[in-house]
Amino acid sequence: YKTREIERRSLDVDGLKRSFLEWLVYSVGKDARAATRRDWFHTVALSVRDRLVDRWMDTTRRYYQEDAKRVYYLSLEFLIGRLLTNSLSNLGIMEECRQALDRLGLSMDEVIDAEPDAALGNGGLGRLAACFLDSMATQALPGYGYGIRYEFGLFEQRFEHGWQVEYPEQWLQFGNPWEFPRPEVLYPVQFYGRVEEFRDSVGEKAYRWVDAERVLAMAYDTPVVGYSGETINTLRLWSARATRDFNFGHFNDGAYMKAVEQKVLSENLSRVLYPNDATETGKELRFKQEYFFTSASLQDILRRFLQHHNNFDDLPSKAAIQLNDTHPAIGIAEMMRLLVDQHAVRWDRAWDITRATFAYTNHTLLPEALEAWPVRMVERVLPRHMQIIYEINARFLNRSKARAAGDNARLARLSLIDERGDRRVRMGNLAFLGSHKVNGVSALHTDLMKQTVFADFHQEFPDRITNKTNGITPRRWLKQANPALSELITSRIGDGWIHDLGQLTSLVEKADDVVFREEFRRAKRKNKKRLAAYIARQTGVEVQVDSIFDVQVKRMHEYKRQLLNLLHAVALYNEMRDNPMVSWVPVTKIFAGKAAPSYHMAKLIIKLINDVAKVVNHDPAVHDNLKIVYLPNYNVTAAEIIMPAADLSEQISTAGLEASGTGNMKLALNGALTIGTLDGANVEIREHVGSDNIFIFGLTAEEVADLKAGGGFNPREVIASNPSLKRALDMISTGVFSPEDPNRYHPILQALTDGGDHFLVTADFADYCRAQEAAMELYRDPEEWTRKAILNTANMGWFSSDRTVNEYAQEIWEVKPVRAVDDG
Ligand code: 26W
Repeated sequence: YKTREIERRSLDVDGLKRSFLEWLVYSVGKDARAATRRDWFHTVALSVRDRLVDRWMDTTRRYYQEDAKRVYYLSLEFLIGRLLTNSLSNLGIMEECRQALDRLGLSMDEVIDAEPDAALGNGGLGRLAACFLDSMATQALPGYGYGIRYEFGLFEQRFEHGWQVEYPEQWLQFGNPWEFPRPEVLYPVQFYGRVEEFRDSVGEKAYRWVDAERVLAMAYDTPVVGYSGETINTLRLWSARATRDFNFGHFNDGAYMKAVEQKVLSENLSRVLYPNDATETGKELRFKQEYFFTSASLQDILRRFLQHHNNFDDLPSKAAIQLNDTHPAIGIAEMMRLLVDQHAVRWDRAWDITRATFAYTNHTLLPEALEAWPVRMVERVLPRHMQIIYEINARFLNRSKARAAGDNARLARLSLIDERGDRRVRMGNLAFLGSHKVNGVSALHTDLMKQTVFADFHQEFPDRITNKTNGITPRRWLKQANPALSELITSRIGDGWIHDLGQLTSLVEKADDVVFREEFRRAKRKNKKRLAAYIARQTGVEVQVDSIFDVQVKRMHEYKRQLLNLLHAVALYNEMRDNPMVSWVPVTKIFAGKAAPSYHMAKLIIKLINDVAKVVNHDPAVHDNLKIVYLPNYNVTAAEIIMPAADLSEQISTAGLEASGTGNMKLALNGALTIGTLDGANVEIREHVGSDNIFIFGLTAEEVADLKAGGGFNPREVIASNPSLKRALDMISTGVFSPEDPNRYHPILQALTDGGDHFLVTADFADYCRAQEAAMELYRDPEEWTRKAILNTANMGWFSSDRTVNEYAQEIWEVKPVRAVDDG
């Protein structure tokens, strides 16, 4: 027993090796000769997991003993990615593990590669939640993530004849070594039924929700390892379980199969992540998922609180609940229900407690992404919540300034119910009203929130909206993803930057150091070679390592304007063919990103990129000076290979539409120069890296707004006056890239012309090409390019999610670090 205990804790090479052999045999049940790479991955993950448990329990105990204020980050998405490298790196045992595997004749890289991605998110919002978990743990903040343990993560994207095809992502197929099932942590969650009114013990009106259907939420916990491993927090994900009624009880023949069917149906709640990024489809199952995980999380939070307290007055000083977008906003009504109906707290008191506890982050201004659930559905699925929402609304509207001023139009805009057409519950308004702080995710986005979606609310509550510019974790996005650059940085300024990214500013002076520049270039080249090999493996296309790696990786969406990038590629292709004697700077355009399965325009643009790529990549006339690749199945693991290898970072959304962006930060931190519009966090990136070290182009958000308000934009005129744009569009519309189906791209051309070019692709085309030329020109001067790249890395420290999370901790959550007591 003693030896076993040592084996589970030791961090040296021998101890690790012994644990691997033990786990392989006794838990995975394999002989070393028969073990597959996956077996080895499970073996190593389980051995590493052993080394987390003590510190995990210490952390939990510490929070409990101090009755510390906790942060609960409620998010329908956590885009975690792989955890093996992350755990090893944060525990500081990467090299020990590599050597232990080496002694067993195994390649660490192959073991790492056997881990599937935890892709429980769509894009930016989900990845932000994952970065925040890392930063909270690193800074010893008592932070819990709450979400859904989807059986199927974001779909796997493949290309068939250049078209996106979706396959299920079965990440749990072979088990998940990182999670701990907690079958005893189980909460009932109800749906449907009706509300009964009755008189309580003091004769007041009260309500009870009856005849409802029940589902159980079962917890699965994953440890979240902070840097250095001192603090290990918890990500608690809920899985739907049928109630026991389905398992026991008697059935006659017909009822038995019906009951089993019901069991399957109720467990569908945690089956699959909705793949929509920014379009609300109004599906009942999605709404039920939102309530399912929110209700379970709130029940868990109140249970934990009540271990130390016997009334709710101190809830706001012990718990901060952050709503990651409106997806968990039904939690406002659920908290009111739990306090008023279940715990007999008076309404006004309950409302004060709720508002002091909740805060809400908005991630998008796109109208089609703002959640608004039909009243008819809400009252059917959650009848008591609908009543509570009406009550909140009535009390608010009665007291609002708009009522006092008799301004009915304003009152209608402030209402929680959109009365136009079919009546809907505006979840953004509910989240705003039920929170003490509401934040945007970049300075520009927060300003626009005040001017647009929440203008009326901002007037009503001028202190509520605050900005928290997004950030990214330097552990995953620099230390782990880019060992070459990380080692170079550490060799010059030490390793303090890993937890204090602002220290990178010490590299500013190194931008003028030719030796450092040479080494910086060498690191980039190494990363580009790695990406080139990956591209060859994934697409069969051979790319030149010395070309500009021009990267646009993000969800496919019209507002992100991958089409603008592609039109530039076509224009460049034409110029190269027209001028074969010019010594062109070779360019590799790299695209990656998924389209929502029902977003036909986005899928058509993917097909267009693949069609253009096929023509360009095989045209000997361009002498390999231009290559276009679309990497399939973009996910966190692919991003870890792409980000460190980029030279040019495409951040080209229509100004005013990208809330922040976080890929922009990953790329700049890894020494890519940005070509971008003044949108989202690009504005702040320019302020930090300096306007000489970024390529800005295009209309500003204000100019976009004026242009739309003035109605004075005619895309046909713009196209007619720009020969290179006209030629590119003509080629697409005449089937040069789709001879087998010349009309294939008419919907795209339609959108750019008669459709009014909603995203201003044509309006920004000329200035974009100018900025691209400037970038190509600069690339001819490797010293100057590298100098600017270094200044990007050196000045990106502010974009660490450690900084972001600290701002939330101080200004919204009012939580403090709870550090381990020093044994010494
Ligand atoms: C209801 C459908 C739906 C699904 C997801 C609507 C909206 C979303 C998210 C808000 C989409 C998203 O991920 N937004 C991104 O959030 C990032 C983190 O704040 C920002 O950096 C991106 O700019 C923003 O698009």
